[in-house]
Order: sequence, then C-alpha cells, then structure tokens
Amino acid sequence: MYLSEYLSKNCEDTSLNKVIINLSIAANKISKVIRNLNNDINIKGVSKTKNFDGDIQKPLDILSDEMLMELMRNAPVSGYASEEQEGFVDLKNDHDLIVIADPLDGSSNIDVNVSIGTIFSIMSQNNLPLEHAFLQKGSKQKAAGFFVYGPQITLFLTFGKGTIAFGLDENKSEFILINDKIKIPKSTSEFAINASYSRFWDKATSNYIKDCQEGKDGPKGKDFGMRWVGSLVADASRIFNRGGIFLYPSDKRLKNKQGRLRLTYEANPLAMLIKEAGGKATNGIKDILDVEVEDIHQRSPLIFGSSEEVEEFIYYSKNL
Ligand code: AHM
Ligand code: MG
Repeated sequence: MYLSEYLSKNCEDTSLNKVIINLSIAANKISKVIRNLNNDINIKGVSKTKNFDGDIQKPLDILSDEMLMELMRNAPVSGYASEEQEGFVDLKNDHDLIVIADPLDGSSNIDVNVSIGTIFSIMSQNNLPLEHAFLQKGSKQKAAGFFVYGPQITLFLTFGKGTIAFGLDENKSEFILINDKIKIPKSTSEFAINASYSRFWDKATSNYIKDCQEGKDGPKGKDFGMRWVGSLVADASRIFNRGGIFLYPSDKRLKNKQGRLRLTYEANPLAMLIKEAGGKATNGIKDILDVEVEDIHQRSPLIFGSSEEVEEFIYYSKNL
C-alpha cells in the first residue's frame, strides 16, 4: 500500500497527511541529489561553511534544508525550524501545524557513503505565538519520523497510532508500506555508544558499559555485542528492526555538558517513534518527551531502545 493511501485510511487529519506527503516528496528529491555524483553539490572537497552554532555545514545540508522549506511552504504549515537555521521561519499564514527538522542527519558520513537521513517533528501551533510554539515539549508532537538514505530509502513514521515503516519504490517515486506495526524487542544484548569518549563519561554510563562488557562474567550475566554507525538514523533503524540500546550521554567536555544531540529535532522525534514501538527514551532521569524546551537548538543526553535495557540504564543513573 502506498503512503498516501495508508494515510487517507488511517489518519483523519488531512492537514497532517498533506505535510507528511510533502516531507516524503522532499526526501525523495534529497535522496536523488545524494545518489547522483554527477553534480557540483555532491563532489568531494566543495567548500564547507559553518552554521550559527559552529557546526560544519556541507552544501548538501543547506540544499536539503532549502528543499524541505520549499515543500513546507506548499503545505498547511505556519512555521519551520531546522538545525541549519538559527531562528524559525514564519511562513506568514493561518495554518495550524509547525515543523522542526534535521534536514540531513549524520552528514559527516556523506563522503564515506554511510546511511544518512532527514528527521522531522510536527506539532500544532496550539494558538501560541510561533516563538512559544516551537518550545512545546516532545509530548505535544502530533507526528514524527525520519527518512534513511541508505541501500534502501526508508521512512519510519508515527502519528500516534504505532510506528510504521515504508520503503521507496524508486521506479514509481512512491513510498510503500513495509511494516504497519513495529515492535522493538523488550530485551537486547547489543549496545551503541561512541566508546572513544569513555574518559569523559559520568559514573552511570561508565558503570553501565563496563557491566555490558563484562558479559556473562559480570552482573548482567549475558554477553553483549556493540554496533556504532555514528549516524543517528542508521543506528535507530537497526534498533527498530532488531532491538538494542543507543546511548549519547552528557559528558565532561564543555560543549557536551547537556549532551550532544538536539532535543527538538533529534531526541523528541526519536522518542515518539520509540514509545509508539514499545521502547523507551530517556535523558537518564526523565522521559525525553517530558523534558522542558528552552531553546530550539537545546542539546540533550539521549538514551533509547529496548525497554528493559533502557530501564536498567535509568536505574544506574538514579542510584549512582
Ligand atoms: P549532525 O546532526 O550534525 O549530523 O550530528 C548528529 C550525529 C548523529 O547522527 C550521531 O549519532 C552523532 O552525531 C555522532 O556524534 P559523534 O561524531 O560525536 O560520535
Ligand atoms: Mg543530526
């Protein structure tokens, strides 16, 4: 079943449907630019600029942001915000929905041909001025999802009735239903963390990972494997498919004191998808969806995945 048909059968909110369809059109366009080496934008070594926060912006980051914004202008959306722009864009209309996006997550992986993606979060403006609407908690999201530009182009989507996966049929330029009820296994023996930062970790993370590594010989009593792509959408796809726990905790580096990943366009959409698939997402203390938002670009620790293992990490955080 195609995405449009699925939405019209299962989601009564026609405005929301239109926004999701336009996001899928943007993703289809972005994926084509990524895959086509015969264009200036994709050639290695083209100049890189920095965004307002000092992150390297590749031409593809900027192009993806522009493509998304263009398609949001043609959807019932009143405001758009993204990782690539400091403030939000007021689309100057009376529509109710707002969209926050990470247009190209994991873009440091473009040159090495590893999966990257687009993450999005959709909320109602709820009659708030836009500057307040963008600071609503993750629990207010109406829909969330991410596209993965990998060997296959996939979409993980939720509009509050479970988490669903679609894959792109490139001949027809249509997303087709792959799985209408993703269920993340409760238990897992696979963790994902950038272990090169271990010297900066807090006690809870250090002890938790040490116990995973001790495997059968340690308190957890089972062996663990480790996977880390370094691209949130790719690590998350794996977890939606076969379970696991992903950890990007806060650490002692000055710029990572509040974590590295962004709350509004990385942690919140991931947390809604995870919850709808039976998993859990936390900052170590609080459910991600309940964390207060003070800034569009606020960072947050993010730990998510199989519920039993995430609960165990929370236990380590609260008891150390
Ligand atoms: P980006 O949004 O600037 O691409 O950064 C987000 C990425 C995630 O995809 C990934 O999980 C993380 O940053 C990797 O960080 P690190 O390079 O510190 O391991
Ligand atoms: Mg990102």
